[in-house]
Amino acid sequence: MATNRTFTMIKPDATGNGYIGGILKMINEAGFRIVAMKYTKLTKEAAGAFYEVHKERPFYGELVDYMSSGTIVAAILEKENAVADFRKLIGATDPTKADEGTIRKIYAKSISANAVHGSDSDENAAIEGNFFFSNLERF
Ligand code: FUP
Repeated sequence: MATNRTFTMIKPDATGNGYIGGILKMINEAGFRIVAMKYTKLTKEAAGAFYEVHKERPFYGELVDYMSSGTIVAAILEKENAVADFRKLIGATDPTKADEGTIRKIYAKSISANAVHGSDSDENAAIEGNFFFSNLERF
Protein backbone atom coordinates (compact mmCIF):
# COMPACT_ATOMS: atom_id res chain seq x y z
CA MET A 1 0.00 0.00 0.00
CA ALA A 2 1.30 3.45 -0.90
CA THR A 3 2.34 5.49 2.13
CA ASN A 4 2.45 8.82 0.24
CA ARG A 5 5.88 9.42 1.70
CA THR A 6 9.35 9.20 0.26
CA PHE A 7 12.86 9.81 1.53
CA THR A 8 15.50 12.05 -0.04
CA MET A 9 19.05 13.19 0.53
CA ILE A 10 20.69 16.23 -1.00
CA LYS A 11 24.17 14.84 -1.61
CA PRO A 12 27.63 16.37 -0.85
CA ASP A 13 28.19 17.75 -4.38
CA ALA A 14 24.95 19.73 -4.20
CA THR A 15 25.33 20.98 -0.61
CA GLY A 16 28.95 21.98 -1.38
CA ASN A 17 27.93 23.92 -4.47
CA GLY A 18 25.23 25.92 -2.67
CA TYR A 19 22.28 24.17 -4.32
CA ILE A 20 20.28 23.31 -1.19
CA GLY A 21 17.93 26.28 -1.58
CA GLY A 22 17.35 25.70 -5.30
CA ILE A 23 16.66 22.00 -4.83
CA LEU A 24 14.28 22.54 -1.89
CA LYS A 25 12.45 25.18 -3.94
CA MET A 26 11.92 22.67 -6.77
CA ILE A 27 10.73 20.06 -4.26
CA ASN A 28 8.21 22.48 -2.72
CA GLU A 29 7.01 23.78 -6.07
CA ALA A 30 6.38 20.19 -7.21
CA GLY A 31 3.89 19.85 -4.34
CA PHE A 32 5.87 17.91 -1.75
CA ARG A 33 5.49 18.75 1.94
CA ILE A 34 8.64 18.46 4.05
CA VAL A 35 7.74 16.19 6.97
CA ALA A 36 11.18 16.01 8.62
CA MET A 37 14.59 17.37 7.67
CA LYS A 38 18.17 17.15 8.97
CA TYR A 39 21.45 18.79 7.85
CA THR A 40 24.13 16.34 8.81
CA LYS A 41 27.18 14.33 7.77
CA LEU A 42 27.44 10.57 7.39
CA THR A 43 30.36 8.63 8.80
CA LYS A 44 31.84 6.01 6.47
CA GLU A 45 30.18 3.34 8.58
CA ALA A 46 26.76 4.99 8.33
CA ALA A 47 27.07 5.51 4.56
CA GLY A 48 28.12 1.87 4.21
CA ALA A 49 25.08 0.74 6.17
CA PHE A 50 22.70 3.01 4.28
CA TYR A 51 23.90 1.65 0.91
CA GLU A 52 24.25 -1.98 2.14
CA VAL A 53 21.95 -3.13 -0.73
CA HIS A 54 24.64 -2.05 -3.21
CA LYS A 55 27.46 -3.87 -1.36
CA GLU A 56 28.21 -6.22 -4.26
CA ARG A 57 28.15 -3.49 -6.93
CA PRO A 58 31.56 -2.34 -8.31
CA PHE A 59 30.95 1.28 -7.33
CA TYR A 60 30.10 0.57 -3.67
CA GLY A 61 33.44 1.69 -2.15
CA GLU A 62 33.47 4.89 -4.17
CA LEU A 63 29.83 5.56 -3.29
CA VAL A 64 30.48 5.16 0.44
CA ASP A 65 33.57 7.41 0.29
CA TYR A 66 31.67 10.02 -1.65
CA MET A 67 28.55 10.02 0.53
CA SER A 68 30.66 10.49 3.66
CA SER A 69 32.83 13.22 2.10
CA GLY A 70 30.65 16.20 2.99
CA THR A 71 27.40 17.40 4.50
CA ILE A 72 24.03 16.12 3.33
CA VAL A 73 20.39 17.09 3.86
CA ALA A 74 18.15 14.13 4.72
CA ALA A 75 14.40 14.63 4.48
CA ILE A 76 11.08 12.84 4.45
CA LEU A 77 8.63 14.19 1.89
CA GLU A 78 4.88 13.75 1.62
CA LYS A 79 2.64 13.91 -1.44
CA GLU A 80 0.13 11.64 -3.12
CA ASN A 81 2.12 9.03 -5.10
CA ALA A 82 5.30 10.38 -3.47
CA VAL A 83 7.83 7.67 -4.47
CA ALA A 84 7.03 7.63 -8.20
CA ASP A 85 6.45 11.37 -8.50
CA PHE A 86 9.72 12.17 -6.74
CA ARG A 87 11.68 9.76 -9.00
CA LYS A 88 10.17 11.66 -11.94
CA LEU A 89 11.18 15.01 -10.43
CA ILE A 90 14.80 13.96 -9.85
CA GLY A 91 15.33 12.25 -13.24
CA ALA A 92 17.63 9.41 -14.31
CA THR A 93 20.58 8.28 -12.14
CA ASP A 94 22.98 9.44 -14.86
CA PRO A 95 22.41 13.21 -15.29
CA THR A 96 23.39 13.04 -18.99
CA LYS A 97 20.33 10.81 -19.44
CA ALA A 98 18.01 12.83 -17.18
CA ASP A 99 15.06 14.69 -18.73
CA GLU A 100 15.17 18.46 -19.10
CA GLY A 101 13.83 20.27 -16.05
CA THR A 102 14.66 17.47 -13.59
CA ILE A 103 16.73 18.13 -10.47
CA ARG A 104 19.59 15.91 -11.64
CA LYS A 105 19.64 17.48 -15.10
CA ILE A 106 19.95 20.93 -13.53
CA TYR A 107 22.17 20.25 -10.52
CA ALA A 108 24.03 16.91 -10.84
CA LYS A 109 27.68 16.66 -11.85
CA SER A 110 28.00 12.94 -12.68
CA ILE A 111 26.42 9.50 -12.17
CA SER A 112 28.04 9.17 -8.74
CA ALA A 113 27.79 12.81 -7.63
CA ASN A 114 24.19 13.06 -8.77
CA ALA A 115 22.84 15.76 -6.40
CA VAL A 116 19.92 13.88 -4.84
CA HIS A 117 18.71 10.50 -3.67
CA GLY A 118 15.11 9.34 -3.96
CA SER A 119 13.71 6.09 -2.56
CA ASP A 120 12.73 3.48 -5.16
CA SER A 121 9.78 1.91 -3.28
CA ASP A 122 7.42 2.57 -0.40
CA GLU A 123 9.19 -0.14 1.57
CA ASN A 124 12.61 1.45 1.09
CA ALA A 125 11.21 4.93 1.79
CA ALA A 126 10.14 3.69 5.22
CA ILE A 127 13.46 1.92 5.90
CA GLU A 128 15.53 4.92 4.76
CA GLY A 129 13.39 7.44 6.66
CA ASN A 130 13.78 5.38 9.83
CA PHE A 131 17.56 5.34 9.32
CA PHE A 132 17.67 9.11 9.97
CA PHE A 133 14.54 9.90 12.01
CA SER A 134 12.83 8.32 14.99
CA ASN A 135 9.25 8.54 16.25
CA LEU A 136 7.93 9.54 12.85
CA GLU A 137 4.36 9.20 14.07
CA ARG A 138 4.91 12.61 15.70
CA PHE A 139 4.55 14.29 12.31
P1 FUP B 1 19.10 5.83 -8.05
O1 FUP B 1 18.00 4.96 -7.53
O2 FUP B 1 18.72 6.64 -9.26
O3 FUP B 1 19.73 6.69 -6.97
O4 FUP B 1 20.24 4.87 -8.57
P2 FUP B 1 20.82 3.47 -8.00
O5 FUP B 1 19.99 2.97 -6.87
O6 FUP B 1 21.03 2.59 -9.18
O7 FUP B 1 22.25 3.90 -7.47
C1 FUP B 1 22.42 4.45 -6.19
C2 FUP B 1 23.61 5.36 -6.21
O8 FUP B 1 24.77 4.67 -6.60
C3 FUP B 1 23.47 6.50 -7.23
F1 FUP B 1 22.77 7.52 -6.79
C4 FUP B 1 24.91 6.82 -7.52
C5 FUP B 1 25.63 5.51 -7.36
N1 FUP B 1 25.94 4.87 -8.66
C6 FUP B 1 27.21 5.01 -9.15
O9 FUP B 1 28.06 5.65 -8.54
N2 FUP B 1 27.51 4.39 -10.34
C7 FUP B 1 26.60 3.67 -11.06
O10 FUP B 1 26.93 3.15 -12.13
C8 FUP B 1 25.29 3.58 -10.54
C9 FUP B 1 24.99 4.18 -9.35
